[in-house]
Amino acid sequence: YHNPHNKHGRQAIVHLFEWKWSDIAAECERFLAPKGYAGVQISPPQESILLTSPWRPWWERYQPISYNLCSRSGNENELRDMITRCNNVGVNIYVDAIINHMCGAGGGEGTHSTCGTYFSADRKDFPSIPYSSFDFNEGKCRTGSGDIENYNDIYQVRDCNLVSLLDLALEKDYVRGKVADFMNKLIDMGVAGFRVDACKHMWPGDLNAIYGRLHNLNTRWFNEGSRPFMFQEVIDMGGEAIKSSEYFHLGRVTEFKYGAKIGGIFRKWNGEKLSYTKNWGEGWGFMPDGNALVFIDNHDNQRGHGGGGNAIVTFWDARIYKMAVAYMLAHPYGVARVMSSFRWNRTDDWQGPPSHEDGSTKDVLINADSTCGDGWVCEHRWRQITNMATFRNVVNGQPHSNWWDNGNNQVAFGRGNRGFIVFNNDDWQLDVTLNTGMPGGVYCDVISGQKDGGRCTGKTINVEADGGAHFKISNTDEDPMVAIHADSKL
Ligand code: ARE
Ligand code: CA
Repeated sequence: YHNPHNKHGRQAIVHLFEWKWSDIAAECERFLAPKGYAGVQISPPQESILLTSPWRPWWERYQPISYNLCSRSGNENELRDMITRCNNVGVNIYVDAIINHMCGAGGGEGTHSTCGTYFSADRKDFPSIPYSSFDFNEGKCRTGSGDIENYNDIYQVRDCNLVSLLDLALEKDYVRGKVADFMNKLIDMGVAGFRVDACKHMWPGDLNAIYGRLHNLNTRWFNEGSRPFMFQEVIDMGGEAIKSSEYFHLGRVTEFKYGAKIGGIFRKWNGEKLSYTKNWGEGWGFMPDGNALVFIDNHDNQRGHGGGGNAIVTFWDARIYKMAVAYMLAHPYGVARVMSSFRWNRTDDWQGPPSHEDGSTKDVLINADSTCGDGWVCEHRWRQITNMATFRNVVNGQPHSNWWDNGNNQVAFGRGNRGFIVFNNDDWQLDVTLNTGMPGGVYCDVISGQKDGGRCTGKTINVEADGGAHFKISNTDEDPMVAIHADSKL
């Protein structure tokens, strides 16, 4: 469950938040495969509630109504077509699976769902699965409100409603069976694994039982006997009763400390310095490397939901964001996920994806310069980020090496003899000769440009026969960092 089943040495996952299946299929073929992204985390594909107040918030998709594969991103045929086309170019699909709960207790009753399936939140009746009131945890929850009131009581956290979302009784064989059927249908269609939502709120034993029922991956695209890749959402910043370590044996776990810490470092808050990251990773109290799924921001904490607080950097802070993402992609720790967002009005954290009047999601517009338009941010297409995803592929398997720092916010490190990166987050120039560990030659900096045929569209770096190279990075550069790798050699 810990192996993402990457193809062709590709390494980074991208979360194409709220993209339509048809756009993801096209993106796999025209961009992700050629640029070397390993996989895509997709938005929840099951039918969800349809909310109109506020108008079609992004979070409606986290309130299932049925397990019909019919969502704001498209129908089952479109989903199947996307999975097939992405697999055919070696890009894996990971599904965001909402299995802890159904819709909110106040969701009403009727057919206000993305495909018009009837439900009643009042009677806890979801006939198309079917789930009835016996399949929910109400009887077990001991809080007055029926909601989670105290995160230090593990029974509340697992058996009460998370923000009023009707909590499923996952200890029931029947419920486990329905959840496993839903996931198995997706596995048989060809997905490579799941981001499992709200795992803190599910007992590890229940998850273990459900995962045990899952099929092996489809042998049309994966090796015989491959288990689905599971990465579990558990927000553990320390200081709560439930620890992410309870989930390590089940798969990978989201490491929320990573983005919170790195945000503070690049913002230089509370005396944090980049030079302190020499032992980045487990040395910082993060979970074991083999368990970690890392990211700079996610769809929650980029808009103030979920964990991480104000330190989180996002595309709104583009300059330090690019540095933070580059740092993550250059560093060997964890399986890395890149966020790809849509713009929203920052006072309205609920706002859904770019949409037409009728609420249907807009196509992702691709501009002539390969950036996106119509409200889609496409961080994964920003040159600096795309090229660092390639860097991660090129240096894969190489150790963290040749560390240098100035005791402040200028640091550099390499990955064996395959890559080297230098950051200047100080308020003065960086001007230093460093041992890169790379073979001598002229390299193209993949931050300011890239290799284009035989020439470099950005800065060039001369590495001497002994591996030494001179770096000059102004603190006022558009991107105060330089990165070179084996494939950027001219
Ligand atoms: C919405 C409304 C609610 C309403 C509810 C039901 O905002 O007011 O009661 O609907 O009508 C997302 C949104 C929610 C939204 C929900 C359902 O973020 O706002 O509720 O969809 O539409 C905890 C969980 C963690 C969870 C975060 C958000 O532990 O699992 O809260 N993250 C996932 C997803 C979310 C999603 C859900 C779960 C639900 O990534 O996108 O919610 O499927 C500390 C604790 C954390 C806690 C955090 C925030 O840091 O350590 O455990 O995270 O606070 O409370
Ligand atoms: Ca629960």
